[in-house]
Amino acid sequence: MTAQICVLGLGYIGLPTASIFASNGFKVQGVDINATAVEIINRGDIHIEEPGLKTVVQAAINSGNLKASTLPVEADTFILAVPTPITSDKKADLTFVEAAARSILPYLRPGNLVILESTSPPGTTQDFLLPILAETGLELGKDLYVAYSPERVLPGQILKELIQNSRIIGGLNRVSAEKARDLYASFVEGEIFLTDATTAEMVKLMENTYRDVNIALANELAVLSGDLGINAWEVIELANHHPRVHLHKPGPGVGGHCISVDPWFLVERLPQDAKIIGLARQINDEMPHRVADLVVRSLRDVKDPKVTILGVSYKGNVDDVRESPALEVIEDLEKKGVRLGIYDPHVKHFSHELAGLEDAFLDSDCVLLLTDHSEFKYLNPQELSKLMRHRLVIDTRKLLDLAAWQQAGFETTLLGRVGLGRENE
Ligand code: SAJ
Repeated sequence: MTAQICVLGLGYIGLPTASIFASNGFKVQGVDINATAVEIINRGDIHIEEPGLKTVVQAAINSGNLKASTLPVEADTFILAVPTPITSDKKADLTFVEAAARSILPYLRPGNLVILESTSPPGTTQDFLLPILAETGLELGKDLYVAYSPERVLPGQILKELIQNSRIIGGLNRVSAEKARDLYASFVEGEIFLTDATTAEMVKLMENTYRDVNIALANELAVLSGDLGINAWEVIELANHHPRVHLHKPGPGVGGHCISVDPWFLVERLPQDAKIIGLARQINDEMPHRVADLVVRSLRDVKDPKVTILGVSYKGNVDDVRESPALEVIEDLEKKGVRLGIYDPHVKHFSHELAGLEDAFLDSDCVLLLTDHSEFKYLNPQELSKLMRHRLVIDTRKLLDLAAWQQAGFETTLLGRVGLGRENE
């Protein structure tokens, strides 16, 4: 009989995972509390932007192997791929994990496997998920197998990385881990490593924390370089010729639902000891405010200034605005009374009004590039300058050909070469 999988949460991770299992011959029921998303998926469409995803979902739906619904069904394996956001006081919010786990309780049968994929504080599987699953009365690890297996895929390359990346599986016991391994081995080409659930949770958090701390170092380099009158980008390029150095890139801050969130799960657990982790978060969180202050300083002599914002998603070529530093920059600028023309060709839903390209540039005094969308490289500064009142461009990602913008009459500023002091400091 074909194995049945029920995937809870049809977002950036759950939907690709469900459709890949479906295209590998499993019968998959995708479950989401968002009825609109369920309806869109059932007609073979997608509600999020991710290269190649629509084709895979469409094929999975057409084959009859993938179905979406708002309620779970009986299955052999249940995969929980729901979000774990942070609360306003930087604590892990496990509400969705709890709701998803409780929603499957009536459907769990002896021999089932439950896998948590959501990024979670160390100990979540052991101390939070197991007590909920124990309510079934099934003997955990014997009648009901439980594992934690974090997703590690990069938005923008999810389908490729789901298949090619190695995978960590932490089992409640060995047999749980092995059962989960056998399942993922149906499509994962990378190596699969087995461990215990809490170690697997920590591995996931440390991967993203490693990146956050390194980005903080790059951002600090940008701040220091501005003060010292040197070019951070040149320092990075030259230092990275060292065989054991890999400096990351500075930017307007760290966004997304992973890197800007996950390190807090460690700070929350051990606030006294997670020192460098907490500090890196502070450094990265300050970047959008430094950028907004730079803009305000640059426009000090302009009356009733307007700024064109290029890009609001948290990184290039994705539509995701969660935790995007652009939100903070925009709020700071609005507080200072700056008018905005916001343009993002990838983003459809945003808290602020988005403009077309021309409207965003019309009567503008400054172009501020916040997201490294590829298409911004091909903007025509000559043409755009005609729409503007003043010609100033600030690139926070080193994406634009600033020489071409200069030729079109723009004064150019690159983050990493310019002072980034706070206005009130
Ligand atoms: N960023 C910089 N400088 C850099 C690299 C990134 O400022 O040198 C910024 C980006 O612009 C963005 C943020 O950091 O705002 C995060 O972007 P990212 O591309 O580094 O990572 P995510 O959040 O898209 O995906 C990460 C990945 N983790 C690692 O690379 C260790 C991915 O593999 C994880 O699966 C994902 O988090 C997740 O879901 O946890």
